[in-house]
Amino acid sequence: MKAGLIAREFDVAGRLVTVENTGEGNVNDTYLAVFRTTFSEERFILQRINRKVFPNPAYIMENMRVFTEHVHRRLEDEATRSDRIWQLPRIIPAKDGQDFVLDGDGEYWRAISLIASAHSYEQVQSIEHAHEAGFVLGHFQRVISDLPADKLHDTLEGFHITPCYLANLDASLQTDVGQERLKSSIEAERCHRFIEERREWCSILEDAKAAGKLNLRPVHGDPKISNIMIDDATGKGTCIVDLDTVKPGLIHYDFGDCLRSCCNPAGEEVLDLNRVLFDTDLCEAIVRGYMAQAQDFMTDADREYLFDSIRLIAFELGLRFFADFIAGDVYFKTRFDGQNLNRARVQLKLTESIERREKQIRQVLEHC
Ligand code: GN1
Ligand code: MG
Repeated sequence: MKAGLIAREFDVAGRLVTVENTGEGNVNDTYLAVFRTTFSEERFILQRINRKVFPNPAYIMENMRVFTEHVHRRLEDEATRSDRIWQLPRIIPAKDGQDFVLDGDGEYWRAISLIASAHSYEQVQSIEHAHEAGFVLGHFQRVISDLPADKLHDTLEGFHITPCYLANLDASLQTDVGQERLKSSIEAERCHRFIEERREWCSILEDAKAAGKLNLRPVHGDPKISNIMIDDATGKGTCIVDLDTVKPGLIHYDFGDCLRSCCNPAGEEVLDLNRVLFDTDLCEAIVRGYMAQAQDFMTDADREYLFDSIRLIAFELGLRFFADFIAGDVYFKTRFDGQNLNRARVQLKLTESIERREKQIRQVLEHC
């Protein structure tokens, strides 16, 4: 259904001016809606939740309520001691009072407030930016560290369980389409070999969880650089957005994802693979920012797995993009043929760079 019609279903003052697709995000469809009255303007994010990915969109909104209420309380408690004004996205209810609008095609739409005077970036801009990314993630994990994980639904089963992604790839490779796609290029076969060589290792975090060394806690799930909002006025982080995957998980998924995203200055979509590398100076800045907040909740066992989490989440995203290429591009949105294969090559090249710099990265982790 048309986004313009849906936008009018939400409880916003004034008349609709525009609704434009932002083109951002690999999963949901995201629009910016603008409403005006004679004296004011309200802009908000309108999103159609991808039901192929999220089987129960209502869970996402319930989690968002629980999460934002908890964090709001924590921010209020700490406001006078804080070095900045932290912001939070707010759910804009529909006119019927619900947290989403269900359209005639059975699609779920939700409206979320914009974060004031702030921007995010697809690639890290500077050492200071990297430090802020780490600080924002550490702050996020700290203020939800006292929210019991069982208060949150599992919005996406299997998310960040690396061996499950490998099993999906194995299944797709059994099909004719899968075999055809695998044999379509040398690059695809190379990615496959790279993944095979890491098959045994890739259950490292899940094994530690099963052994009781690492425990489930609330996590963000997707703290990539483009989800971290930087205040236009101060240059400081002010919020982390995209709360669809806030759910029980390992804090390592977040730590690894933040580092794999922020330490590759070339970004996820770069076509020139020579530009992909893991920058250890950026890594140090992020880890310093993160640890300034994480001291409060980080255990010795958590620390043991920090390096592996960086290597693993880069590898896992490469595996996920590759598995989707082999399956025929059914999960991540693509704009051109082979985009998921290119994305996979970027993340696997980054994994290789992380492996080559293991010693330096471990030193950074020890000293921060
Ligand atoms: C997806 O939809 P978006 O762009 O926020 C994906 C993340 C990946 C990310 C890579 C639910 O996030 O796990 O890290 O792409 N989200 C889901 O850019 O699969
Ligand atoms: Mg996301």
